Amino acid sequence: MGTLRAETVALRSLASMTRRRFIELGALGAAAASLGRLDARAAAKDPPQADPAADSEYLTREENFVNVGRGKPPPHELSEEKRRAVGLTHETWQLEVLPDPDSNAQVERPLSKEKGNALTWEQFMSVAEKKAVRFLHVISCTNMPKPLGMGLWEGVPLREVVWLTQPRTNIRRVYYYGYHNDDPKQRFQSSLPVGRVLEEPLGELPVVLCYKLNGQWLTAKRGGPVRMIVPGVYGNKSVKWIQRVVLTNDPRQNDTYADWNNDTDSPLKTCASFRSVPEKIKLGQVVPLTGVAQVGMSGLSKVQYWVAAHEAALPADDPNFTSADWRDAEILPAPDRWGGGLPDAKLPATPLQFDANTGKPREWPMRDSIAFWNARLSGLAPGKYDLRCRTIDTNGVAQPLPRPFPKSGQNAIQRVSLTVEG
Ligand SMILES: Nc1nc2c(c(=O)[nH]1)N[C@H]1C(S)=C(S)[C@@H](COP(=O)(O)O)O[C@H]1N2
Ligand SMILES: [Mo]
Repeated sequence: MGTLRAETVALRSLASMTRRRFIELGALGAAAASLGRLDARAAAKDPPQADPAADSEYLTREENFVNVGRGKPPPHELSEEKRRAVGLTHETWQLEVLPDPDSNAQVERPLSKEKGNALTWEQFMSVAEKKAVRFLHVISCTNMPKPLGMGLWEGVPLREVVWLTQPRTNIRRVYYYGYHNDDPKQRFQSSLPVGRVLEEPLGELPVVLCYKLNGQWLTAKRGGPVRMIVPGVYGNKSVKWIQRVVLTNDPRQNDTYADWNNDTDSPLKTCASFRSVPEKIKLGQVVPLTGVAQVGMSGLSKVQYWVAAHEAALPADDPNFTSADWRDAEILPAPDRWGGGLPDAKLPATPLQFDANTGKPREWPMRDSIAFWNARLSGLAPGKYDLRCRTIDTNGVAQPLPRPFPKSGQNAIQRVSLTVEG
């Protein structure tokens, strides 16, 4: 956490997005520790609605994404003029793809600013005309308890650009870098095995150089003109403000996030959180619970909730509450309207996970994305309660297992409280 001390992380949870609430916290640590509670509180100020899911949009509007992007100043806060000068506008952006000078990687035709042949926006767009793909994918931070946003991303598979350089041999890894105020200390970088870039496992999505979110040009805040989107893993691999790709024979990762004690190779975990829970209700009132589940590598089969009296003793020797009285919540089906500011809330040409004939997702819940869930509580006696939620993955494993360690992605069981007034 120490490495994040200087950052300001603006947090806006999925729960409060549609309510335009905004929580700003100075440190990621504080955020991780308290987001769940703050969030439930914020949501609780609104009266319970007849159907709390009705006003919710599946895709997150650009302005509602929780932002995690470092720099002094962060590149999106630079003036338009300065961004033009440093290659962060469409007119001035260029991408270099180079062999690592510290390794023996062999590349026939590097794309470099020095040689005057770095890829321009215009050239990039002509590759996009033939090769662009779209897919839905959630962005989650390793160290934060809820998704930062759910997007429809459009981009060019990174391999298309790698192949332009005619790579030959001694290439085992791909490093990539964004713009960071020309200050090496501010660099935020990540890397992938070259195999992950050139091919994906069955059912997996390609790594892309992304230039659109929800059908609109990627904003500076989201990492525009171009950011990486690396499917299947946490946000730290999806470096923003991309300007350089380096092909290396060094098989080790060089990720900034790994230096900060994170398990950066971790695939997304399956886990649930609350979106809105009223803080207080009157005796006899039905309690609508809404939440979101992140669908990680092991898929999602159930979301469950557990209501416990606040004073009740917790089961001994059962830190994950496996023996508690968990009840099934309802996982909502794929939406008809996708939201996110898409015109008419309709998706543009078929995302990779969709069937072109039906225009619907081939499976639901969909991996690497989210699913909303609902439950209704009734018949609670006056008193104070603790509510918890968890997922069961498609292997039948309950959250936070099988991967409970927080540095590979936060998936602790969330707790909120509820008072029933007599
Ligand atoms: N250049 C750059 N890219 C970055 C980061 C950063 O600090 N600098 N943060 C990463 C991390 S840790 C996360 S979780 C995601 C967040 O993406 P978002 O701000 O679009 O939600 O961006 C990633 N890309
Ligand atoms: Mo992150």
